[in-house]
Amino acid sequence: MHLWYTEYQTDNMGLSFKIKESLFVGRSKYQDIAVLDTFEFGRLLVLDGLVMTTERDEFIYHELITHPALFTHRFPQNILVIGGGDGGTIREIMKHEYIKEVILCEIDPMVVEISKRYLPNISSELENPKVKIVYKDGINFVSSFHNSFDVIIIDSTDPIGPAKGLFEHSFYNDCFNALKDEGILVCQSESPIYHLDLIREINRNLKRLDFSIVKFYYGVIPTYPGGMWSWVLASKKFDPLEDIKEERIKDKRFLTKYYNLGVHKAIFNLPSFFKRALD
Ligand code: SPD
Repeated sequence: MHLWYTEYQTDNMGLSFKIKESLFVGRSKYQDIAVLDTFEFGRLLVLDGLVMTTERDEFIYHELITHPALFTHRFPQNILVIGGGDGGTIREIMKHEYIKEVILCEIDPMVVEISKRYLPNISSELENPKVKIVYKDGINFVSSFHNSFDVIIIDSTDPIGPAKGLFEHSFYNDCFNALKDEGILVCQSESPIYHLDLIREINRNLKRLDFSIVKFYYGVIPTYPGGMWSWVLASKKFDPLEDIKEERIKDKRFLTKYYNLGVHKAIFNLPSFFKRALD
């Protein structure tokens, strides 16, 4: 007998994984949580029936949500991550040399607990003494800060239920205020294949604020809807193409599996359909 898990990405399209073993299935105060061991993609974290991350392709998402911003900022020291309780984004941030403190604001303690237990390679830096974990709603949390962070990363779930507010103008406004003068905000912004309307809305919401640069970028993630994913970088001062110090990226003292200088330059050059959607 074969066990399969399917994420229904739309009403007419699903992505199925053949399951070796179901490691955890439960419910927290906020959501259904499962960790499934799959034949093709290793362990899979599923929240409310949606794939959040897999051992095999997580590096693409976590490197791309982190390094473009941390190499665009000149001296990133204080970072806030909202969501991202699996720890993949934190693992990538902690590779950077200047980091003083990272606050991880995750609403659901069970995501952190389950990731530590079943996804050790992804959650490996969650115990780092420079990482402070707070279990709060990111929307309220960010509104209590002013001029405090160099980089804010929104590693959210999809815009359904409590995460919906993480895609709205008022939240972005609070992030803008919580950033320092050279601050950068990065948000995961869903699939250009399926969610162009949402991407347009995010673009409008961010452009109403005083960021001097708002640029979307993209990457290939086989287990996410459409196989193509996007992020948006909104920056108060530095442009991710014009202002990067190429040597810093070329001579970085840590390993990445996806991100490099060529990738950094390529990902901000959008395919035509994506570019047109933003015009
Ligand atoms: N449809 C999947 C969207 C998931 C985005 N967040 C993933 C969190 C991984 N740290």
